[in-house]
Amino acid sequence: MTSLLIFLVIALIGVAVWQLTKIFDLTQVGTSKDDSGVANDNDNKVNGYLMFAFVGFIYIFTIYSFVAWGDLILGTPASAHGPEVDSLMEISMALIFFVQTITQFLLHYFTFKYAGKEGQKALYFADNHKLEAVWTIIPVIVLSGLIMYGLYTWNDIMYVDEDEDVMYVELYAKQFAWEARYAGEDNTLGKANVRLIEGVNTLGVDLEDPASNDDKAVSELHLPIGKKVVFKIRSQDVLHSAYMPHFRAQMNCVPGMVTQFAFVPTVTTVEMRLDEKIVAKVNKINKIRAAKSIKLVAEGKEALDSYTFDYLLLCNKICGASHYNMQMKIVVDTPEDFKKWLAEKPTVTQVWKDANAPAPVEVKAAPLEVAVDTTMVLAQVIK
Ligand SMILES: [Cu+2]
Repeated sequence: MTSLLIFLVIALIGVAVWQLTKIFDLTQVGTSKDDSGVANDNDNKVNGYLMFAFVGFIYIFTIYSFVAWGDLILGTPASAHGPEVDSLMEISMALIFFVQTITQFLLHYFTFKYAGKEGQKALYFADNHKLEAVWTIIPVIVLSGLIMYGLYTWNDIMYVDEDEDVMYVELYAKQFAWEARYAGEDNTLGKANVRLIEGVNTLGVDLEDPASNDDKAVSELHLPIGKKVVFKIRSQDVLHSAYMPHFRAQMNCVPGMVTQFAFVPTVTTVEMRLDEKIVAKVNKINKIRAAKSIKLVAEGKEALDSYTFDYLLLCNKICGASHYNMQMKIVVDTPEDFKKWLAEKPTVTQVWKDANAPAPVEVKAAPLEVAVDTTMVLAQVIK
């Protein structure tokens, strides 16, 4: 509501300024020597300076962005391929930054320098092969290099050796939550289909499939450090996107098909909580929370809990009203802790059996039956 009001106020101020300019223009009719509507030398000069000022604004705002929001970028990567994604990102950004800094300067400076002057004609030439070659060949070489580097990195990340010792985990997306399923002892995920969703079988696992017997469904994802995890990703309803920013992983979840992403977690949750950048981020968040809590307590409301870092699986595709809150906690454990945690989880078959076990037969209260019988007998006797 507040945003709408702010938007309305800004829009009304805009309209007011526009109307005032029109009134000002009307007061100037007849007084100005040049009211032809064609830009004169003075107009061109003013616009030239404005263009020059604009490039200054771009640079100052860029520097401000780095200072104000520079700490919001993702910190230490927590997967084996993470550094590869980071260097691809850094090289691309550095290149874009370098090229845009120069071209923006040239664009705005030349507009300022060669502002229109009465009696001066612009130099015109139909084509210049040398120039055309320079601004075609240089971008082609740079972009080809960047694309090849990107493709090489992507293929390297996406390649999964079938003979490798990997662990299969299913990620299931639905409006608006995540569920995960471990493949169990046989390391094979049982078949699943949206049509089989019923009661506690929220993943639609085919319970007839022997491979699904030992599968385990969970609502919090645990991963063992150093083990390659192959995620098989499904969606129940619309397009979602499985996004694990700290692991530099993202893959679309498409209804009707299984997509895949694999990575090796390299930093446990406990280790990451001690990471310098994460500690700084957590402190910053808790400072904001503490300030908000003072306000809340003053209003007689409950104070906010302090924040502790956790890895997250988020949805990165706008999939509906509660998309922003579609998340699942990820915990990276030591292999021993992971084993212990998973061993305690029941299999989907067990959960199904427990939920569908026949209810115990109720024993009818004997005195009531006797009472009924007595009434019946009495009724007969009276007859
Ligand atoms: Cu979603």
